[in-house]
Amino acid sequence: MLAEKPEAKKYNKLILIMGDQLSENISSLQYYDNNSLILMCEVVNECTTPKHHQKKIVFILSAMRHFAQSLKSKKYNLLYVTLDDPENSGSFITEIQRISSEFNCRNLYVTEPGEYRVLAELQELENLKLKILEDKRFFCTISEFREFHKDKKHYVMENFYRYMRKKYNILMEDKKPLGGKWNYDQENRKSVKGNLNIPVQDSYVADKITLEVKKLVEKYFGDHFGHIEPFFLATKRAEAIKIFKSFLLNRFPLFGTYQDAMLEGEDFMFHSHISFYLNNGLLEPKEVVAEAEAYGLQNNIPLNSIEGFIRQILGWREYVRGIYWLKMPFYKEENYLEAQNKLPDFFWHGQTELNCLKEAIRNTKNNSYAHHIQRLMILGNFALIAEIKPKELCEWYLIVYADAYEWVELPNVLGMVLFADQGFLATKPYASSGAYINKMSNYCKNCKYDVKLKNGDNACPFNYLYWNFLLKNKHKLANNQRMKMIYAVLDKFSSAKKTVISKDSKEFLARL
Ligand code: FAD
Ligand code: DLZ
Ligand code: SF4
Repeated sequence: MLAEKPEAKKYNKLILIMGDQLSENISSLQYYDNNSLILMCEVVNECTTPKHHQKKIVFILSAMRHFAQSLKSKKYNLLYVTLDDPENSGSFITEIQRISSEFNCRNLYVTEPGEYRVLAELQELENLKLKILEDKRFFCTISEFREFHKDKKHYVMENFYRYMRKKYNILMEDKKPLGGKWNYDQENRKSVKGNLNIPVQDSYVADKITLEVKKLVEKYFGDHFGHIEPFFLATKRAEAIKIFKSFLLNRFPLFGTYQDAMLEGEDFMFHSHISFYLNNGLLEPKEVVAEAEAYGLQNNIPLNSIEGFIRQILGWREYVRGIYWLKMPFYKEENYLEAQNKLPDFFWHGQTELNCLKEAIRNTKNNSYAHHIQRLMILGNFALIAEIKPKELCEWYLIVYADAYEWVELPNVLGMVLFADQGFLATKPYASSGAYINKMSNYCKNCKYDVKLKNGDNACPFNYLYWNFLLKNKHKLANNQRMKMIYAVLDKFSSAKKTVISKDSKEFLARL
């Protein structure tokens, strides 16, 4: 059915739908009429720049095929180009050129892409009148984000988030935040003590379409990072809705409390696992937030869970997108702390004696997923204090996560994790020693290193790398208000202690 070509006639409009625009409400589809041809194409260029995780490619292509099948069943004129179609020229631009010339299309309609590179390429197209449409799936348009910040000295997520809460009247009571506080972050930091029943991950048996895509990906991209199996991702909207509903029922009550908790072998914890679907279009952020609010209030879900969950989507998700479009294309080049180390090989093969990193990379490799605190406090924190080059780390994050598109990945990695934008996004670097990892997880119990030791061969490397990072970047960070206390502690270190920190760090980094 996918291979069927539409009737050979002239189509005035070509509507391009990309792999992260799989929503029937997508703005470009609203311009559809009988003179329109929808184009969806599986292109090798998107799979290999960079070389995405195998599971991520299966997920995106299978979801694209299911979406196309659904549109076709509704009688849309749609041309779907599969990866192995002999005529497939391999990139968005060349496919647009090929198909528009074959069907005599004069106009190209596209909803804003999620990556600056793609937008720039579309704008270079000749012989087609290009109409870029706002992506209405987001709560805040790019221009509104810019307008909101125009007179502000600082960009602060919390201020933007409050504006969004008020604008959309979410968790509000008489124009005040429900419960009296805007933010319950302080109540989202409990670690797990004793036994805890963590619900099993929802998954779906691969259907015929997914099985075909798996074969294709094994054949063409079998050398890419990561494992296809176990394949647990939803590839249809109905399945994604079920996953979200199951989160509300089973994980939502404890989501807030254990948001920052980590346990060995527990890859999904109390998180929702819906970023894949929010980002590729199977779920709509507005419906998810509305449902979380309504369900939460009706079912007495603790406010720290309801607010915490909504803040991630209405606050952080929208905020990072705004920053991305405000700061590109220069954002990608930033490296304020002048970090110059290569990404260690173990980020790819996962063999390392640092148990926390080993766990996070195992999760990443198996599931094309890691929960937020693994991405931030384990992988990101390590990369920050080990001074990994932003370009290499950003590319790694874009490759390995099935929810990664540049608009959301780049600000999180370059801004939130690496402080490479000089604190434009985060007010201070999220650096921490092993103590915080030990407080929030049970990883240290099974680690070769001793989290209590500060220096020496058996000491937890996070401990000396943390102080080494602060020492090396003192001239750039010591004036930051939020770093003053920690620099006051560092100033009391003897020079002998500082020398040992620096020596241990140098030796450890050289071994990488
Ligand atoms: P939950 O914990 O259940 O949160 C609910 C939803 O909130 C998520 O589905 C997501 O849509 C949203 N959300 C939460 N935090 C953020 C955030 N910081 N930025 C944007 N949205 C957020 N998220 C991505 O979607 N794609 C990425 O490529 C990505 N890269 C990241 C890289 C780093 C270094 C860090 C620290 C975070 C990154 N995040 C990214 C944010 C977050 O880690 C993931 O959204 C989350 O882990 C997805 O799992 P979940 O759906 O179970 O999230
Ligand atoms: C990530 C991705 C991959 C791996 N493959 C495709 C594809 O074959 N066809 C497609 O339309 N989209 C794909 N995508 C998603 C695009 O990379 C994404 O739409 C752009 O980067 C803009 O966000
Ligand atoms: Fe990670 Fe250090 Fe704990 Fe080992 S001891 S798991 S390296 S924090």
